[in-house]
Amino acid sequence: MSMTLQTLTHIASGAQAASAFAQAAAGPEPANFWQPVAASTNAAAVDFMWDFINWICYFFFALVVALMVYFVIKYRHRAGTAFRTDYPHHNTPLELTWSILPTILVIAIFWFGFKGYLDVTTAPKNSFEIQVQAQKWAWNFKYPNGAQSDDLYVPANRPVRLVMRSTDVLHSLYIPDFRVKKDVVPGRYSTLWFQCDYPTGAPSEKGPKVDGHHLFCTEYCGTGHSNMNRKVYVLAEADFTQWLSDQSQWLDKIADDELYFKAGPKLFARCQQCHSLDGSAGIGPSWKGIVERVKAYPNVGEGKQYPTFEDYIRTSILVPGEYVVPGYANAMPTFKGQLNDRGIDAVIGFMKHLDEFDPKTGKYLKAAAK
Ligand code: HEC
Ligand SMILES: [Cu+2]
Repeated sequence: MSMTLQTLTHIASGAQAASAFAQAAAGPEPANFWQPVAASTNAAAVDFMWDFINWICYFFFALVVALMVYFVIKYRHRAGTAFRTDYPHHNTPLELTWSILPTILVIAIFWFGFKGYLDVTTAPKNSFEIQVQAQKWAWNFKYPNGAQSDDLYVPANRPVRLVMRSTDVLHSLYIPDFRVKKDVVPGRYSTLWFQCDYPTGAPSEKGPKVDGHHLFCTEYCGTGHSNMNRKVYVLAEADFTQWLSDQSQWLDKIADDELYFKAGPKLFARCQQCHSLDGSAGIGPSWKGIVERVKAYPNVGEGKQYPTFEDYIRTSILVPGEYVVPGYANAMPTFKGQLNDRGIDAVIGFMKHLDEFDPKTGKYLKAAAK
């Protein structure tokens, strides 16, 4: 955003102006009554525009109400006086004022608004690009090295561009702290960019609690809409590079015989909103007893469409519409490109050893013993 806008913002925010430079180094502009913390480089321009329009509203509300009350009292009908009909019906200076002044204000709003819109629409050339796929009801974030995540991880001090698409219905990606929001439309790409200069750190099982920025889907997209509330974690350059390489290799780093209990529960987290482990039916069938159930299907078995249980599960994950379980809608999204063969192996192993996992949470029960 241009220097003028930022300067104006700080002037507009009055008392905060003095401390603005001190804050710039320490952390983002904190939340106030109207706005959450201003954590991106675009935020100042958006907040300035918001404050500007807000103050215009306060000013004219006060002016109109004050004049109205004043005139109502001053020109009230008094007993014994006749109604006047000789009131003025034209006043050129007054009419010019109330036409020209609002026009200037509206042009100013358009000018700042359009400029801000162009700035948030046009990503800088050196942006770090992340592919976003929205589906009922999850986000999938895919990084240039093949790493994937459910929460969004971004590098600090660098513009980040999201290239977004939807596999099913209309979704909308919204990160209030960054002041960005964009519809994610099936059948076409939409893009978004932001830059955040304040690392939050990544959450870890043992480390201190880390608070990421909220990320929402703001287009009601059905039953699991609220499952699309995720977090954005901003990592310092070196941490981010490390995270990326860990993330792309995590499945390869697990030994084969540990795959089903180390990777299984983690992968199940992506299936959990539709599949249970305790026998209760959800959007999809429960996985309890799935091995026996599937073996009884007419198209699973030697010489049939799916020679083995594993073939059937693999196809169900990659091409869910091939065999739709009776009694259920064809509502399962494909995980093609999201689960590789090793991931699918982990899920299959997980299904075969369900008795070793907590039927509510999917946690590995023997973990403590090991
Ligand atoms: C949005 C809901 C949803 C999500 C998320 C989902 N599924 Fe499904 N799944 C379904 C539905 C609905 C069916 C039944 C219809 C069909 O067979 O396609 C199903 C069926 C299946 C079947 C066949 C089950 C059987 O009993 O024959 C398998 C295997 C499966 N899903 C695996 C997965 C895996 C693995 C994941 C996570 C990586 C997952 N699903 C995530 C909705 C979902
Ligand atoms: Cu959604």
